Amino acid sequence: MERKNIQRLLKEKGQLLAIGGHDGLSGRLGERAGFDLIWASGFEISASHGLPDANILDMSDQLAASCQIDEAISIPVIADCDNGYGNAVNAAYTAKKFAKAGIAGICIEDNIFPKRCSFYSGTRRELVSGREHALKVKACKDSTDGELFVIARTEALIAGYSIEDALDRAEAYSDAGADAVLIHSKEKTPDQMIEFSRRWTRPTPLVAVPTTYDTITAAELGTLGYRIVIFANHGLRASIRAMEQAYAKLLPAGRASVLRDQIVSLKDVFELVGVAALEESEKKYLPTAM
Ligand code: SPV
Ligand code: MG
Repeated sequence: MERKNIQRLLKEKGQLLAIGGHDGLSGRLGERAGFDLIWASGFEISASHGLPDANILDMSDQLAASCQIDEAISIPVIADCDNGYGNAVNAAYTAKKFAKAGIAGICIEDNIFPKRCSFYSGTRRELVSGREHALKVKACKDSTDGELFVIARTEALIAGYSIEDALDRAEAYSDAGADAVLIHSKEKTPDQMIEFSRRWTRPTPLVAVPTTYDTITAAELGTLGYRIVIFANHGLRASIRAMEQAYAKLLPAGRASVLRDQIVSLKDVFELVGVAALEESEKKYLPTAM
């Protein structure tokens, strides 16, 4: 089967919108809603295990979840591979594994190993040097014959570095062969993102994750040069709210009918998971009683 091609899609559509996913079902809902890509989010996949996003799950966990998503959908997956799970050698092996599994793209960030989610407070964030991360990016590209779409992500602004530092890093990652550069920010306004994009002169596409600066639209980010926009965790957060509200109603009522108006029907679930195809297969391949 032909690898799903992000580069081509980007050329065709100009800008791609990604939604975070953590399993086959969340991926399928993202595809059905009309997103172009599924972001196999480390944050979501960790949360779906009841765990924080801090390299507690390992590369194999991320690969399994990414493959589960990929198998459930026909649009491309970008797997969030954190820091590549170690140094450049680890990152190259990671890239190779994801490429061999048919995943369209990965993202690696310049956090040290083990990483902590960009939004956690606490100790000062340490990054690997720009040179080290650029070599990691190169190792990922080299180990996959350029087949895998590699997003290089800088946490420079998250760590409190200047825009100049972020630009220096992003330029080094672009020069090392990154297919796109993700610049992450945890500000409440998009000012940093706007300034960064105004000063970005490379042709390498930019990627934004508008989680904290959440009022800017994807179209506005597009005009700034952000050609991939990732809504990284909104499906998970919507489902947590929906489940909390349903359970808070169900338990005191003790009667499932109180939820009738706020849950999908069983038929909807059957449709979503392909029960019709199952029945077709049963008819075709299971022996009937004589
Ligand atoms: C993720 O979804 O795991 C990400 C994006 O890396 S964020 O959590 O916004 O850093
Ligand atoms: Mg992540």
